[in-house]
Amino acid sequence: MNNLKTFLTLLLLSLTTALAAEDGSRLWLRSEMPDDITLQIDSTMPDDDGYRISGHTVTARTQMGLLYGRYALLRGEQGESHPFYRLRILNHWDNIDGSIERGYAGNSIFWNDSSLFTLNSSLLTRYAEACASIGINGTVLNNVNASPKMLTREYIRRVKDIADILRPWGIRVYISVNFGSPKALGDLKTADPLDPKVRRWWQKKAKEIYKAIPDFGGFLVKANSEGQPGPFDYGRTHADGANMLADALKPYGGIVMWRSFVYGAKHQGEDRVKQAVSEFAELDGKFRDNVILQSKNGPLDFQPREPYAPIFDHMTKTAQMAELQITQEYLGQSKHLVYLAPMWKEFFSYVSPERLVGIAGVANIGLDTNWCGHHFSQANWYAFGRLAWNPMLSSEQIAEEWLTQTFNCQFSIVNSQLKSMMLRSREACVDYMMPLGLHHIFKFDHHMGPDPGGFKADYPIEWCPVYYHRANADSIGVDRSSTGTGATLQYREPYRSLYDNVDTCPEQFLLWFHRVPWTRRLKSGRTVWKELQWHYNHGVEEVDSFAVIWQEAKPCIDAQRWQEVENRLEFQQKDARLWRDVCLKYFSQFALKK
Ligand code: GCW
Repeated sequence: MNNLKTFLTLLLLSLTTALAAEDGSRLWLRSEMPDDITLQIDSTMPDDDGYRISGHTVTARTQMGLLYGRYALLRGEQGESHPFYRLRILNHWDNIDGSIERGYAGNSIFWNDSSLFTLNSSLLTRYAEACASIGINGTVLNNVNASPKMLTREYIRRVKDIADILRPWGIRVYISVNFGSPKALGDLKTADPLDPKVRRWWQKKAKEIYKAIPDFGGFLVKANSEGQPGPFDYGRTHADGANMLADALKPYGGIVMWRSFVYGAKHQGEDRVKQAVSEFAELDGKFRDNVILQSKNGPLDFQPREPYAPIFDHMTKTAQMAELQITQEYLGQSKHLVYLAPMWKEFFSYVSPERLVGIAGVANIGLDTNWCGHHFSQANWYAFGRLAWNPMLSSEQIAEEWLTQTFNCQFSIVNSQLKSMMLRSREACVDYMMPLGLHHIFKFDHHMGPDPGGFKADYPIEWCPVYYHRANADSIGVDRSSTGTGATLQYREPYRSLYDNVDTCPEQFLLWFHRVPWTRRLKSGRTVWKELQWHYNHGVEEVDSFAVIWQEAKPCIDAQRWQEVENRLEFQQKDARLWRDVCLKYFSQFALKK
């Protein structure tokens, strides 16, 4: 009984927090809770946190199911719903000094470089409520480029304090760990995963963590990637490294999420988009059952468009998670309105949701009043949670839910216009940045803005834009076919054959998989050069149309949020033109040589 009493207090609490939020920081959370809602537990329901709603009655097997059902009721849901994935986890690339790698919404809500830093528990409670309202049940609290300090007593205590705030909302905490920690912290002279002293160090560390946080989720690991330490440093494999950590966590039910984002290691010089398969395929089946291989949706790096990552076809005896990027590192950061659900649905059209045991989303959340920098970037946090709960939901339904809960305007022509803007925004971004399969032609380091001619001799070639389009007087694009780098051979049928043949390769991937003359005729009848110009101009026109839609929406949006979005749309219109003009000018020096 007291369980239910706690729970009902919780509901009232969530009501007050939502009410307390001023407009600028209010997320999609609404407070009009029906006063005749009934909550009931039914232990005969399936053993998960699903719910059944009939009228204003929410039935569930667990307390969390009742909480999830309450928010579903507020969204207007009826009927039964169960979580598709048991792991629905945000990855915060937050550093312990309070900065956020690829964060564009202010500093971290978890960390701060002041030794006197105290947690803002009401802020973290609202974060937890927002996550719970869309079914997110886990969060990794720190950057995958992890500081070894994360495993010191002081930081384990901070993790415990955060875990205590998030726990009532069904959110389990995880941390990213630096594989070299035993050595970096000065406890040992090595971090070799086969060294008994190192194994004992991690077992002792796991015991210390679980003493403080009995329901701790586990570790996320970036190893032997972009300078991070890992098992290769000791001549060991990814499996040796992951399994050592998995053994340490196993007694407590913890998991290891091991990232396949590894390039420039053992397969230096190979086409970068092939290296995850080259690194991991031979290890399939060699990982412990509490190791999950976490891979980005595409084989390169969160581009506006990529083909799906073929590693999902190769690891048939290893549990896998997809890593989606909610923060818009390569999609205009928090300055461009880009709704990402269509990108993630595109991924699921190639990698069926059943292939995975969970999904992770690189968070876009910070201390900015509106949490995500751009009001419409909140829709991407929302969409991640909803797709993690049910990957069969459509981008349109999710956009409609978010708009209705976020803006008070009636679901009128304006809302359908706003929905249309959201649904077209990702394709528009592809068009004005990198159409026809172009990729990674960004400015160095910050990745904001175009630099198609980018080359730095002292940088790895895989960081240089010219490596990704190879434009010259004759042609443009990368030959990744079986007669080129062979990347197409990593795909399962029918995609292997489809992509390998330049005549059947979908034009949206043309310059990703093939090197073609500027004069090649495409389906539209236009040449490659003319087609590029068409897409770049179309992307600019689309953003201009978004600005018109937002003007028309003004009467039904509160002034503060309307103006903040208006300012960003004005920037996005200019930035889309910059992308178009810089890229077409650069490529014209080759295309017009004819
Ligand atoms: O795209 C790259 C980013 C890095 C990031 C890395 C990764 C956390 O530029 O900032 O590091 O991917 O995914 O590990």
